Amino acid sequence: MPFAASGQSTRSVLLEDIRFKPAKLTVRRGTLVTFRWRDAATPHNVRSRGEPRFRGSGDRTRGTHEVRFRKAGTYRYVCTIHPGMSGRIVVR
Ligand SMILES: [Cu+2]
Repeated sequence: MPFAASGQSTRSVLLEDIRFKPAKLTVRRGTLVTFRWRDAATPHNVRSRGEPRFRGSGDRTRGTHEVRFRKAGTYRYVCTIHPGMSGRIVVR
């Protein structure tokens, strides 16, 4: 996915094969991150853990969840349904 040289950009995290892909994503402030459900038969969620926090999602098997990250920091999150399914977004 291209990374814009200027202005706001958009990135994706897939929920696929009971993992977040990529598990670590580094973005600039202002980036819109779209979580995309890809495991049709397996529900997942996105839940913020620790600080700083972001708005999470409910349990679902399809669709998307968008979060715009405006402040720098390391945002950790999990899927509470699947132990070990975790990720982080580093905002610079
Ligand atoms: Cu899950």
